Amino acid sequence: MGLGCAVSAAKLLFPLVVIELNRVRVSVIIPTHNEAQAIGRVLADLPSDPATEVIVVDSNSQDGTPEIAAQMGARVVKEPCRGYGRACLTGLANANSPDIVVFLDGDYSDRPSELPILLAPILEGRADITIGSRLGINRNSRALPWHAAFGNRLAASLIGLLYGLKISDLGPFRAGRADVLRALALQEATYGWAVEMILKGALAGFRIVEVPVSYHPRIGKSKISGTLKGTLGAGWFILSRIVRYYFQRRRAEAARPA
Ligand SMILES: Nc1nc2c(ncn2[C@@H]2O[C@H](COP(=O)(O)OP(=O)(O)OP(=O)(O)O)[C@@H](O)[C@H]2O)c(=O)[nH]1
Ligand SMILES: [Mg+2]
Repeated sequence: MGLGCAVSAAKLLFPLVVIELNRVRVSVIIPTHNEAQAIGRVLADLPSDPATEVIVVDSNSQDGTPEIAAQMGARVVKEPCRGYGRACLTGLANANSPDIVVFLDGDYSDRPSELPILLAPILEGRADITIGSRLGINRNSRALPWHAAFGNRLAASLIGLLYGLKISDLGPFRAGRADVLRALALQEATYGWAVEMILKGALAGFRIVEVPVSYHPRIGKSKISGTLKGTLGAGWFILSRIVRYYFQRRRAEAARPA
């Protein structure tokens, strides 16, 4: 991590204000790769208010996903290079002057109708970033397999230990103030995306608030958690980033003149 990007929360140009719901611009970013069976339901369930714009970032789908998304009114951005984080970064770069950016998967595992749950703490001025936790009391064990639940809990515990942030999950359905996300200079193009904004946000002193969301068996074929390559890759990237960013910060602090 370029530690210069770990801008102190206090240095942000915009002090925390309660954002008025009727004026807030919310950009929803949905990465997709062959989600033709699901994307229609995701878009149909997404509340048009307060979602100001919906950007589907598609990587080489061969099943008509981008066409369906465009027909349903989403802006489709093509990202030919694979990578979950890369798709999210491309969406962020293409968002049109948002106040808040939301990330949502295109497989209908998360319920887009729960968007207000994620937005509320930010709109009320209580949070800079919100993460939807799938591991609350209503955990659906068919939707999140045991190895994914275990891995997420382990990573969250490690984050609690090293970064002092109490979270239970690294859920993909999440939201952040656009100015905060810009300040974090996110760059993880693959599985590291799941932790980068949490780790950098915690180091920079931003308020990360977890909210409970429901989680359901995906429609269509898994690209990440349901594959061996995805599981191993995500496990490695997530754990290594947690350790790497922690020690980078420690080294930077040690090198600072007293
Ligand atoms: N643009 C883009 N989207 C991707 C890529 N890989 C995965 N996605 C999308 O990212 C979202 C998350 O992928 P999933 O396959 O659901 O991964 P997961 O949630 O870990 O695993 P599941 O248990 O199968 O749901 C889905 O909307 C995918 O279509 C990619 O390389 N590029
Ligand atoms: Mg999924």
